Amino acid sequence: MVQIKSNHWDIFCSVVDNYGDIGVCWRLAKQLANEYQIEVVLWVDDLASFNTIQPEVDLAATTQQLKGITVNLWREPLPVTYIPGQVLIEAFACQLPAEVIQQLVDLKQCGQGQPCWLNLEYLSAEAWVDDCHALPSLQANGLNKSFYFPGFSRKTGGLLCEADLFTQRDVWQADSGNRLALFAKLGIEHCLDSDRFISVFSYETAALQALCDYWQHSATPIRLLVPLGRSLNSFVKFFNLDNHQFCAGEHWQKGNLHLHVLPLTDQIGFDRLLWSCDVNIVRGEDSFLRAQWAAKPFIWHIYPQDEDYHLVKLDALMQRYCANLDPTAAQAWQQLSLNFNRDQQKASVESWQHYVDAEEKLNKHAKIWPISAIDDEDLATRLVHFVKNS
Ligand code: TRH
Repeated sequence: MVQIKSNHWDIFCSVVDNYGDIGVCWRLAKQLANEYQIEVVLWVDDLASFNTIQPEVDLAATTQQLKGITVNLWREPLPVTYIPGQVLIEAFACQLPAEVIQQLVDLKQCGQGQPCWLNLEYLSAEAWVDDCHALPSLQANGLNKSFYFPGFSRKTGGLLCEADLFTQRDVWQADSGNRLALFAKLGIEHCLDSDRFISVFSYETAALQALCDYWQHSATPIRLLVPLGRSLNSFVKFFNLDNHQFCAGEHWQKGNLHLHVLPLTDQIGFDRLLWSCDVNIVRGEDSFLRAQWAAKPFIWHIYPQDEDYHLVKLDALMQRYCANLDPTAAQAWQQLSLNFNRDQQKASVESWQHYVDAEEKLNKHAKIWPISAIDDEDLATRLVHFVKNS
């Protein structure tokens, strides 16, 4: 008879699009294995997306070991047997394989209980999350599932952040030689520490086109560091690059504005890029959080949702982020964020000017924010406690 394996957690990840789904699951898997010595099995249905942010991923393997984690290909029927463990996480409400559910039902019917089954939800700063986090839900088949909501308050499931991340970041940022060495490694030549470096990992927006028009006249060189992929689409028109096939290492210049095309790296490399830039323009759930952990000002180009619901989520984040911020600086940052997300061209340029005026205050705030946002305990720690107590 199959028995529940203790200290063994399964995470099921279905890649909807881009890299955020696997990005979040991969970070969580690594942290649980590294900091809590949990035996983690990550099931993922799209190894190609995973390989883009973790180049060691073997595209042909149905099972593989990566950084102490077992990575299994999720195909149905499952090519590797699922053995129930202490915890089963379905990420972002993905539909678990029928054979997995059946095993849980069988276990329960034999009186052996069931794994702690959690649906890991999307991150939101909205207040309602407080009341929904950890709610149990009895399924028609008799199994119990709970909703685990990441979030920004003590009543939520917290925010993903490794225990030593801020120390590593501080060490990196204490020596500007680190960022210059990184830029050199990325093929960015003849730059100065005093240039303004802006990483751009956004979706397409007309706001960037207008900002480029403005930035080209900047007194200080502005260097846009843009990883390969859809983030580059926003620059095609400005740099006259229709039908161009971008390659990492390419460099384009117009006036005092530079566009540097970067390779995609693993998550450590991505974090270091964010730590190294003066401003980061980020997008989905994971890069948005990592931009906050970089302790630098950021623009969140939020993943668009039906009926502009993403603007509600953006507003909730802005309210929290600005709660203890000087009102003028808060207004400058909020206007920039809003105009950028509404694809506003002229207004984005105007709010960029206000942003620059408020930059000193925003820089200071960005340094304080991560500690208050974590609010005592990170997501993995809260999750481990939650499982222990459930
Ligand atoms: O890529 P995203 O837009 O992904 C997601 C998904 O689309 C998802 O379906 C949606 O629900 C969600 O957005 C809101 O953005 P995100 O979340 O920022 O994920 C990007 C991941 O890629 C993140 O883990 C960082 C990683 N990354 C690297 O590891 N290396 C890189 O070079 C880059 C540019 C990113």
